Amino acid sequence: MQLSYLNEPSVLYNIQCRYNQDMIYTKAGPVLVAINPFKKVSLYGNDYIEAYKLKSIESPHVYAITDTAIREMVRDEVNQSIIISGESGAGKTETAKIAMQYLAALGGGSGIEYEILKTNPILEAFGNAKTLRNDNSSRFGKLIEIHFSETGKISGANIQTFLLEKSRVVQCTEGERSYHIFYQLCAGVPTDLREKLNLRSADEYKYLRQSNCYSITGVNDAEQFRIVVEALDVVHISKEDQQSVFAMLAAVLWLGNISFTVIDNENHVEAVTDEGLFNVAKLVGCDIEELKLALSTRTMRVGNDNIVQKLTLSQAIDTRDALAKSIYACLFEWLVEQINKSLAVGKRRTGRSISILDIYGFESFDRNSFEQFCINYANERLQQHFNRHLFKLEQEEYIQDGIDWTKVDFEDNQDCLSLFEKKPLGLLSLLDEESTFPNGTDLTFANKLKQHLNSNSCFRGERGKAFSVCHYAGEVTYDTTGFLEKNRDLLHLDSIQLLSSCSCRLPQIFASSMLAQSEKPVAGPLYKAGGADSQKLSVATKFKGQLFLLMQRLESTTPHFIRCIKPNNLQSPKLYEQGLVLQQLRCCGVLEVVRISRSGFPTRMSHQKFARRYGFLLLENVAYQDPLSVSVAILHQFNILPEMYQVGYTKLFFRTGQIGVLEDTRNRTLHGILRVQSCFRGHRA
Ligand code: AD9
Ligand code: MG
Repeated sequence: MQLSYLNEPSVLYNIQCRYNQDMIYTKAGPVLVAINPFKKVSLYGNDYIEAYKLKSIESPHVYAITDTAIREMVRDEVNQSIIISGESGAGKTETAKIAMQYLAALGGGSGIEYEILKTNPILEAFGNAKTLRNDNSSRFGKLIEIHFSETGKISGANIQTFLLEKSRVVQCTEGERSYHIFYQLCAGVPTDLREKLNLRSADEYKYLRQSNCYSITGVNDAEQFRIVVEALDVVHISKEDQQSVFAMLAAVLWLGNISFTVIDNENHVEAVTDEGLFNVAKLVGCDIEELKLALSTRTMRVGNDNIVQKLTLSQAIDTRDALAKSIYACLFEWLVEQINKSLAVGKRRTGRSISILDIYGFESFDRNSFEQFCINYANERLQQHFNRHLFKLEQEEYIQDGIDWTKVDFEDNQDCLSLFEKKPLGLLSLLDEESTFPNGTDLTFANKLKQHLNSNSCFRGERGKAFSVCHYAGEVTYDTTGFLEKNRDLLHLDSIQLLSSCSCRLPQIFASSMLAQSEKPVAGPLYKAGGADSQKLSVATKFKGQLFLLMQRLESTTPHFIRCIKPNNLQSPKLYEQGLVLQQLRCCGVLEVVRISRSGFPTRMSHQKFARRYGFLLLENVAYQDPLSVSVAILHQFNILPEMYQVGYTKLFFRTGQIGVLEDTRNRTLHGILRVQSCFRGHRA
C-alpha cells in the first residue's frame, strides 16, 4: 500500500489499522516496520515462503525484504545485510529467525541450512535471559553471515558475537533470570548425568536464587533442554563435549554456593570446605586445596619475590564471582567457535553473503548500569549507520550526480556519539582513564565526568554517582556503581593458573584463551593493577573496537533495514499504545525516512548496467549506441513517466517501485526465451 498523504497521523493510523488486522508489517519508504504482535500470527511457513518467492504476494514482510536482499546480491554482485533494530522486546530476534527461515528455504544441500537454523536454540539458551522487558532477552549481539555458492545455494555461515553480559551469571535483579541454560539444565538433565554432575534443582543455587524467579510463563525448561541437546547434536558437538559443557555450567552454579569464613582478626577469610568447594573441584578437575587457595589468597610480585596476600571477604567474593563469570564467558565463546567450525564454508565459496544483525535493543530501566551503558552506545552506533545510509549518503549521492534535490533535515546523533567517543574528554576515555588509577572509584569517575562534560548538551550530571545521557531514543540515567570494576574485568593470575592446572579439557582451553587475551601487546589502555595481575584491554575499549569493525563490515554491504516496534511494555497481544509507537517511530527516524523516500529516488543503477540489463528488451537495434542513449531508449519504450526518474551524470535514479516493472518484464522475457530453447532442444533430442 502506498500512502499519498504523508504525515505523522496518517502513518500512525495506517500502521494501527493494519496491526488490528494482524498485518504487522508496513513499509515506510525503504524501511520495513514490524510491530510486535505478542501472539502467533499466521503469516509464516512454507506456503508463505513459496508465495513470496514467486512474488505472488506483495504485502510487506520480512520474507519480502529477505527476497530483495537475495535478488540484489545476485543482480549487483554485492554482499547484503539485513539490519534489525528496535528497543528491547520489540521483536528483533524473532525477526532475525524469520529472515533465516526464508534463506534456509533456498536450500544448500548436505543439510547446512538446517544446521544454521539450529544455532538459534543454542545461542538463545546460552545468551538469552528473562529480563523485566522481555522474557527472552538477548544479552549479546549477533551477526550471522550466510554464504552462498554460485548457484545461489547456502554454502555455509559464520557467527560473530558481541559483548555477552556476563555479570548476569553472578548477579541478577529481582524478577529477572540468569541465562536460560542453567534452568534448562537443572530441569531437564537425565538422571545419570544429574548424579555425575551432582546437580540440584535451580532453587538450591545461590546465583539463581537471588532474583527469586525460576520459571517463565508458557516455557517448559526441561523440554527446552531436550531441544538444545538435539541442536548441539546437529551442529556436531560431540556427546563428550556436551558433557564437558554441562560440567562447566554445574561448576559455575556450585561456585556461587562456596562460602567463606573469617580466619584471623584482620578480617581475612578462607573458603569453607563444603559441598560447593568439593563439587567445583571435582567438576573442573583440580585439587580442593588449590581451589581454596586460589579463592582465598592472591599472589603479588614485589621485586623478585612472590608475596602471598590473604583476601578479605569482599575480595574473596569478587575473586570467586570473577572466576564464575570468566568460565561462563569462555564457555560461550568456545561454543560459538565450535558452531562456526561446523558451519564453515567449503572450498566452493563465491564470497557472496547476506549478513543478519541482531543486537540487544536500547534499554532504559529505573536503574541502569555499565551493561546498559554499553548496549545503548552500540545502539547509537547502529542508529548512525541507519542515518548515514538513509539520509546523509542519499543526499550526497544526489548532489554528486547532479540531481535536482531539496535537502531534508534529519536528526543527527553525532553529538551523542562524540560524547561517548571523543578523546581525551569523552565518556569512554574518561572511564578508561579512571579504571587505570589504583585509587579510582565509581564516585571519582562520576565526579570527573561532571567536571569535564557538564557543558556538553547530551550530558547531564546527576546527584551522587549518577549521570544522564540524551540518547536518540530518550534520556537515560546511569548509576556508575560497579562501572570501574566491570570495565577492568580483572581475573587474577592465580585463577587462570588454577584453570590451566585442571585435568579437564575445557578449563585448560579457557585458561590459555584468557592468557592469550591478557598478554597480547595491544594498543589502548592496559590494566596492570597490583603486580601479578593480568594485563588486558578494558571492556569498553574492546567493545568499541568490535563495533568499529562491525560498522566497517556493514559499510561494504547493501543494507536493508527492519525496525521493530513494540506496541506496549507489558508483552501483551491486546494493547496498542499509540503514544509508545509514535515515540519509537519518531526517535528512530522512520518518519523522516518516509518523508525522504517519497520525495527521493531510492533505486539507482549506472547507465552501463541499466543498458546491459534491459537493452535486449528494446525493439530497435541499439547495439552500437552508448549506454546513456540505450538507457533513455529503454525508458521511453516502457513509458516510464518523467517524474518517476532522473538521469544523473553516471547513474539513473528511480522512485520506489519503478525498477520492479522493468524487472518483471525482463524475467518474463527471459523465461520465454528459456522455454523456447528447451522446446528446441527437446525437438532435436
Ligand atoms: V531484546 O533487545 O533481545 O531484549 P528483541 O530481540 O527485540 O528484544 P524478541 O525478538 O525476543 O525481542 O521478541 C520478544 C517477544 O515478542 C518474543 O519472545 C515473542 O513472544 C514476541 N514476538 C516478537 N516478534 C513476534 C512475531 N513476529 N510473532 C509472534 C513475536 N510473536
Ligand atoms: Mg533479542
